[in-house]
Amino acid sequence: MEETQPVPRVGVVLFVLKGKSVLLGRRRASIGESTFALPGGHLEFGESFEECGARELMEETGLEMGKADFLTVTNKVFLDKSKRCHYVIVFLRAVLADPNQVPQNPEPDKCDGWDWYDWDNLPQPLFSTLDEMVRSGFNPFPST
Ligand code: 8DG
Ligand code: MG
Ligand code: MG
Repeated sequence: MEETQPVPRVGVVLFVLKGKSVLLGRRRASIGESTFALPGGHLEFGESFEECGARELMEETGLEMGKADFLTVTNKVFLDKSKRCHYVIVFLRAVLADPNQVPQNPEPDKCDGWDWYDWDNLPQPLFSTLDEMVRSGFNPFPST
């Protein structure tokens, strides 16, 4: 539903890492339709970033989040014809509680399905914010 007075919203998005791979799914949503994106969603009242990330990961993939670290934050205004919005997006790096868990697709109306993609061979097209980060040389993997 379109708000009368638009306000910025907070998104929490996860780089879920396994080996040299990252978890991506092709979106079925008005913003970024058909692009490959990270799991994540809107911060709810009272949540920490980690709680939001863990909840969204479970809702969207059925996976249980393990340790998570803050990576970076972006301030992004989307001017899509269908939907204009403004997000402050908090990016976390996370691993799975159990690396053998297999992603499910409980929200097929929002995503075509989840899979692991090699960081050095990412699928195209990437969601715009993710694409900009990759092009700028951003690397979500721990440096050590
Ligand atoms: P919810 O109803 O479950 O709370 O939200 P959602 O439907 O899961 O939200 P979302 O669109 O997946 O994520 C919120 C916003 O975060 C999204 O509209 C734009 C921003 N965003 C980025 N990059 C990425 C990304 O790679 N993945 C996701 N999921 N969102 C991203 O800027
Ligand atoms: Mg969600
Ligand atoms: Mg989402």
